[in-house]
Amino acid sequence: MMQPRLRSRFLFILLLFASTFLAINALACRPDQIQAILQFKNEFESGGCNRSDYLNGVLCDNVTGAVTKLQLPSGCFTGTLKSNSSLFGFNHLLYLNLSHNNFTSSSLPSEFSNLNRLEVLSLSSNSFTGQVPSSFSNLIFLTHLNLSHNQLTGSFPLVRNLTKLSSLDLSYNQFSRTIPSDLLQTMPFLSHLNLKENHLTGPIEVPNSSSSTSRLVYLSLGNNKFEGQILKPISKLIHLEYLELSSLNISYPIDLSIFSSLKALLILDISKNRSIPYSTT
Ligand SMILES: *[C@@H]1O[C@H](CO)[C@@H](O)[C@H](O)[C@H]1NC(C)=O
Ligand SMILES: *[C@@H]1O[C@H](CO)[C@@H](O)[C@H](O)[C@H]1NC(C)=O
Ligand SMILES: *[C@@H]1O[C@H](CO)[C@@H](O)[C@H](O)[C@H]1NC(C)=O
Ligand SMILES: *[C@@H]1O[C@H](CO)[C@@H](O)[C@H](O)[C@H]1NC(C)=O
Ligand SMILES: *[C@@H]1O[C@H](CO)[C@@H](O)[C@H](O)[C@H]1NC(C)=O
Ligand SMILES: *[C@@H]1O[C@H](CO)[C@@H](O)[C@H](O)[C@H]1NC(C)=O
Ligand SMILES: *[C@@H]1O[C@H](CO)[C@@H](O)[C@H](O)[C@H]1NC(C)=O
Ligand SMILES: *[C@@H]1O[C@H](CO)[C@@H](O)[C@H](O)[C@H]1NC(C)=O
Ligand SMILES: *[C@@H]1O[C@H](CO)[C@@H](O)[C@H](O)[C@H]1NC(C)=O
Ligand SMILES: CC(=O)N[C@H]1CO[C@H](CO)[C@@H](O)[C@@H]1O
Repeated sequence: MMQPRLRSRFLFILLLFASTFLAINALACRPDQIQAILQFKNEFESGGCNRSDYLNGVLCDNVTGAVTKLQLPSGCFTGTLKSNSSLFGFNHLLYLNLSHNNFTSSSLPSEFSNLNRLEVLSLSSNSFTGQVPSSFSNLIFLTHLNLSHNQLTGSFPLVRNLTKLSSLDLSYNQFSRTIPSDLLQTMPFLSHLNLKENHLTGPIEVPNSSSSTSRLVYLSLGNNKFEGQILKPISKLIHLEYLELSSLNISYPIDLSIFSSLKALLILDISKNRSIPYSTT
């Protein structure tokens, strides 16, 4: 048996070798953190991966040595993200980007809530299925959440506690039912909201936009099951620069005066409307 100190030095040299080999540019990382990253990598099939740079997106805190940023390159990881993944031990992460990988038919483990210091979380363009666990509401420091291009289902995810969000992208999923009625109240900093290509229902508006001082700059609602007239509250979103309402059942005539207060508007997309005549009865 090796002495503990000798063993840790041996481990350190081993990991130093491994990290040089793998060109980890994060010299501040503690050996145990490097080991955990290698363990995380080994949970997946990564044969097609460019091995010389797949860990370039790792950053560690230069004081504590804990991993604070993890950004994997596209297409490196194939397999199931399990709830016991070593990923969920990185509880000092501020920034996690696992976009464009291939987490084949994984559901989102509720253990994501362990990463409760996260400010940026991007899980887009994977094959995540099922509902967003309610534990995501523990991620109260999130400013950016991107779950787009997956096969997520269920009602609009629980976002009440995510009060610091400025960007929320849930596009290209299968979310259904209505947008929560107090969305803009609970997310006063929201400037980018993309809900395109889901199965959301209800009127064509963002609820409660009339009573809020919204900072929304980007709003995309197209290709959903919203229908009816475009409701007046949208005219209160005075900072909007981009408004996309394509492929909806917009009743006509469209009241263009709704848009006249949107002085910052650069792009308005109401193309491919499946318009039905507005009935006054
Ligand atoms: C890995 O990617 C880098 C940068 O994209 C490239 O320069 C290098 O040749 C690649 N290495 C291999 C083994 O594919
Ligand atoms: C740690 O990093 C920060 C910026 O991320 C830098 O300002 C600081 O000087 C660094 N401290 C040490 C001890 O390297
Ligand atoms: C996440 O990583 C992908 C590459 O896989 C990159 O295109 C994208 O810009 C990154 N997003 C964020 C928020 O860092
Ligand atoms: C995680 O759980 C699976 C079974 O679901 C098991 O096969 C695997 O060894 C576990 N991994 C770790 C790192 O504990
Ligand atoms: C994703 O995984 C599936 C099943 O393992 C495989 O057939 C597919 O080619 C993979 N896609 C990519 C982009 O690696
Ligand atoms: C979210 O990810 C998708 C796909 O990776 C990307 O196209 C989109 O721009 C991202 N959204 C935001 C708000 O960055
Ligand atoms: C929201 O955060 C509060 C604490 O700030 C907590 O008590 C509550 O359980 C959280 N709500 C959800 C739905 O997690
Ligand atoms: C938002 O509007 C709905 C419907 O008018 C109302 O029931 C709800 O109380 C409002 N929420 C807030 C936070 O104002
Ligand atoms: C929208 O219009 C199309 C074609 O008229 C119709 O089939 C569909 O049921 C309508 N409603 C929704 C929610 O898409
Ligand atoms: C603004 C717009 O594209 N309006 C069209 C919506 O669809 C109806 C019926 O198909 C057309 O008559 C409108 O011109």
